[in-house]
Amino acid sequence: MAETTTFSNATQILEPFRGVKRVTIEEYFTSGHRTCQGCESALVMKLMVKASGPRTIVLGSTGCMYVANTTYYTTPWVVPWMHTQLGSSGSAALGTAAGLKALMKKGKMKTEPINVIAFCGDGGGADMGLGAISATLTHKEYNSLILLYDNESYANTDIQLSGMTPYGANTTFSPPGKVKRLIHTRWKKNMAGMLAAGHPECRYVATVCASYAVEMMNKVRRALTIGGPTFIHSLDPCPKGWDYDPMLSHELGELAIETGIFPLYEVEDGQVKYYGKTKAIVEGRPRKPVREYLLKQGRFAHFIEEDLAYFQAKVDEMWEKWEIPAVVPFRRLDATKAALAAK
Ligand SMILES: Cc1ncc(C[n+]2csc(CCOP(=O)(O)OP(=O)(O)O)c2C)c(N)n1
Ligand code: SF4
Ligand SMILES: [Mg+2]
Repeated sequence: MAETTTFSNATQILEPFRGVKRVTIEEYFTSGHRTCQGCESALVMKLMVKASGPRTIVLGSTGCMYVANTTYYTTPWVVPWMHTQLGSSGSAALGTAAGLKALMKKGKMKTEPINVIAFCGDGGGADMGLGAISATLTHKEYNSLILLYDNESYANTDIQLSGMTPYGANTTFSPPGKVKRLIHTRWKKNMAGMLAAGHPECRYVATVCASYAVEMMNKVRRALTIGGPTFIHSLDPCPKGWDYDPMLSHELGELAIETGIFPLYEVEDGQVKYYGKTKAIVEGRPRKPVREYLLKQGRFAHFIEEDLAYFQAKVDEMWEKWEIPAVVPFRRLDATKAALAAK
């Protein structure tokens, strides 16, 4: 019988990269994929696994990052990789982390910290798999990172709208018409804020954008170092679904942050820390008007001034009315504020 090993809930200690020149040269997501030109989600995969290093298992739910990365018996993944069902990134992360722990405990595997990362799209993660992600974030004894790559549609099946599609966007489920200009009139879910606020055992939740690559990799490294179940939400410009020239991917990522539509922050042990241009906005830098971001994308080409004004007002509200700006939408009643101040 194999000797049992004392198991600790150890994680890898991954120090942050101190600048782009210190980033390791090895790649674990290489050639062999068929994503569109300018696909930011493919860049996210590459940076995510570069940050985590070779002792990593990647699990991925159905979507562009599954299909385009594993067609015709080719794959860009250098590390072990497994496909999981569309709504199952949470279950796959938890099951794999638990399986590794059990094998190590029984002495069937060398005891060592192995990173478990499960990615999901916005359709698979924010809609279909939300329950499983939520369950995983309550299991503090298992180390895993769930990374949501958000291209704001069910892209792989031809750009259907998801709960993360922005207000008013043209998708195959919401084409603007002559009678009704806006078919999709729901506001996007606040995934990172929701998961951070609702999962007290989850020690790390962050938002990232690959336009800020070193910051993004360092948040992945922080999540894996902290351990337990962790969650990162990445906003990924998608030339096909958002309808723009592929060379604009990087710029659109920057504009999402500069307009305040997508804030960059982390919540570590309940403390909110803003990053980069989001931090500058919190400190008083003016936000760029949302029209500078929206009108560069064909999916908003049907917008008229009224739609732009509504969108702007909703983003202003995130920054001016929310108790923790752009993170948590709760507002205290004036009477409650006064009562607290009087204490
Ligand atoms: C249970 C189930 N329903 C539907 C599908 C078909 N399907 C495959 S990929 C996909 C889109 C997934 O969207 P998202 O998670 O946002 O990833 P993306 O394609 O945008 O990268 C759908 C609906 C499926 N594979 N499984
Ligand atoms: S449709 Fe969008 S997410 Fe999918 S491969 Fe193309 S650019 Fe990437
Ligand atoms: Mg998607």
